[in-house]
Amino acid sequence: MTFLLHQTRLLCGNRVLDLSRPQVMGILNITPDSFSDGGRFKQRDAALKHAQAMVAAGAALIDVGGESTRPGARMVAASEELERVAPIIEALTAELDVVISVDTSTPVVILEAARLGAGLINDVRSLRREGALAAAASTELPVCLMHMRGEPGDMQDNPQYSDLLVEVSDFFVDRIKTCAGAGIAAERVLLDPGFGFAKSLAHNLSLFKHMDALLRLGRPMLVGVSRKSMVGQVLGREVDQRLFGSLALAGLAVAKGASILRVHDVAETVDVVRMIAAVEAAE
Ligand code: 8Y4
Repeated sequence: MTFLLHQTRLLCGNRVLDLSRPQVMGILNITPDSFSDGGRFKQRDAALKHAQAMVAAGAALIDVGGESTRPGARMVAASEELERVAPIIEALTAELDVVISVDTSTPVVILEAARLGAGLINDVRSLRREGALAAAASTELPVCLMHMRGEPGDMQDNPQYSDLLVEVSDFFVDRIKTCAGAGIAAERVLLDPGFGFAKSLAHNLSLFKHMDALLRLGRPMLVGVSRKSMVGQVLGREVDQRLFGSLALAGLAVAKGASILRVHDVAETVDVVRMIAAVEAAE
């Protein structure tokens, strides 16, 4: 279980992320109804409190997103996404000593987030939106490239692959090449298999089982499975009852070489990671 092929330190703006051991990325939820119940300040305070709790629990990154990528979710205008996310990023970078990741595909949000001190660009569309490559390149920040086919709205309409692992790997090779051509060196890239994105349950399980093969591309891997439907489908659990299934996958992802776990339940996941590290450190 020792297969470090990639670098151990990732420069994320003014912060360094230690990738010699697995790190936990906490998912920060921003509620979309910003004008209800007291408005923006209250919302920003709630987000900051949630983020502070995740950092206290051991998160090394906080992922902030202003667009829902759930199947069938409505498209959000760039201006609306920016209005939601910018004040939160500004507050988090001022108050917290961890990497703030921005979950966005929108060029203006990429640029503004970087200006406000974000340290990582997490794009489920892998910088395929018009202008996103150039925007990300100009920030000099690392980018997480996630595998997905189509758009969140239609990605789950009967996804089919002849060889999923080969297609995901080929997708990464192509995106790494395109990024390099746009001025984003491979050393700035993280890879993510994109669990739940344009994949059936069988696809998700098989890709999870074989994801260690993707490490041969030489880049750190980010994995997001927390509370996702693959856990719900296997265990027959609603979204609020998926913690133990999610923790099983977190431990298994670490065993398969994942560097960053994107999760809702930070404290519990940090225990999983620490326990594995203790065994790995033994004689
Ligand atoms: C319950 C819990 C039901 C979570 C659905 C979900 C990923 C990601 C998302 C991922 C990276 C989600 C922004 C979907 N998933 N970014 N983002 N990797 N890099 N759904 O797997 O969490 S949003």
